[in-house]
Amino acid sequence: MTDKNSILIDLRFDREAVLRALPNAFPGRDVIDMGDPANRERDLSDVAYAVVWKPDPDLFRRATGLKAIFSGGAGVDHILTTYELPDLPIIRFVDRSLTDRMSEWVVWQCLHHLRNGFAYAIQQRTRIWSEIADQPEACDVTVGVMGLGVLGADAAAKLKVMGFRVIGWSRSKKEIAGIETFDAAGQDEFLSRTDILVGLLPLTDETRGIYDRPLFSRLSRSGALGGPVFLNAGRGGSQNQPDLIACLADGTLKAASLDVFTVEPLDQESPLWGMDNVVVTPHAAASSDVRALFRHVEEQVGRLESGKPPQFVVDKILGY
Ligand code: NDP
Ligand code: OXD
Repeated sequence: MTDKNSILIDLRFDREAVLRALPNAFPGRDVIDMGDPANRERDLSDVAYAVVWKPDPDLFRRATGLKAIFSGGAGVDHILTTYELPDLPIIRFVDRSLTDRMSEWVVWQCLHHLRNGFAYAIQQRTRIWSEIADQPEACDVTVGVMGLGVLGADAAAKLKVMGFRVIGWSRSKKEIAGIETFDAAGQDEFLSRTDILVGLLPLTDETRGIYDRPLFSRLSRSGALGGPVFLNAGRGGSQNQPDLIACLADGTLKAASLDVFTVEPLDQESPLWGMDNVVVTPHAAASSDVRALFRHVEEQVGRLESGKPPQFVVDKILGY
C-alpha cells in the first residue's frame, strides 16, 4: 500500500544521476523507484504521479490510479507515440538549465560553422599556420530557427546577442523583440532567407520527416557561408535521414550539426559519422538535470494539490 500522493519514477536515462537526486527529492511522499528491482512486481494501482522517460511498456496498465504524468524531458513523443495512455494531464519538463544548455549548443554550432571550425581543426592536425581569408561576421549570416517555443525562442535571442541576423518560424506567429518571425504560411520566405537552419521542433505527425530534400533545396544559396548549413537538436524523426545524407554529399547542404537521429544511438554504419562536413553529438545538446526535474515535478504537484492548474501541459491533439 502506498500513500495517496505517491510518486513513481521510471526514468530510463543516467541512472547514476537519478540515484544521486532521489534521496532529497519529494520529502514526505512515498517514492517508488522503478529502477530498483525490488519494485518491479509491486502493485502500482494507487500511485498518484508518474515521472517517466521511455518507461516500462506495462506501466500505464498497472498504474491505474494516476492523476498526472510527467515527462522526464521537454519532448513527449517518447510517450505519445509509443504507449496507450490514460486520459490524464501530461506535463513536459521546462527548466532554465535545460533551456540554457540547448542555447549553448545552438550558439556553439552556429559559431563553429561561421568561424571555419572544420577547416581550422584539419589545419591544426596538419600543423598548418594559415588564416582563412574573407572571414564573414555573424551579422553577415541569417540564422532561421524552426520552432519558437521555450527552446527556440531562447536560442534565437542568444544568437541575436552574438550578432547573427535571426528569423524564426512556428505554427502560430510569435512576437519576439528584434527577430522577424513567420507563421506556417510564411515558410517559403523564411527558408529562402535562411543561411543556417536550426531545427528545434517537437516530433509530431506534422513534423515527421519535415527536413527533407525539397525543404533543404529552398534554403538560401547566396549567403556568406557559401551554402546552407543545417542544425538539428529537436528530434531525429523530423529529418529524412537518407535525404539529409544525400544533400550533404552533393552540396545541397554545405554542412550540418546533428544531435538527434532517426534511430538512436546512430548506427555504426551510418555515413554521417565519417562525413567531414558533419558534427555529430549523441543527443547531448540539453540533457535533463534530474534534480531540477524533481523540483519541477514537486512544484507542479503542489499546484495540482492546491487546486491550481499545472503549467506546461501537453496538447495531445497537437502532440506537443
Ligand atoms: P515547445 O513546445 O515550447 O515549442 C515547440 C515549437 O515548435 C513551438 O514554437 C511550436 O509552434 C512549433 N511547432 C510545433 N509544431 C509545428 C508545426 N507543425 N509547424 C510549425 N511549428 C511547429 O518545445 P520546446 O521548445 O521546449 O522543445 C522543442 C523540442 O526540442 C522538444 O519537443 C524536443 O523534441 C527537443 N529537445 C531536444 C533536446 C536535446 O537534447 N536534443 C532536449 C530538449 C528538447 P507554436 O508556438 O505555434 O505552438
Ligand atoms: C528532451 C530530450 O526532450 O532530452 O528533453 O530530448
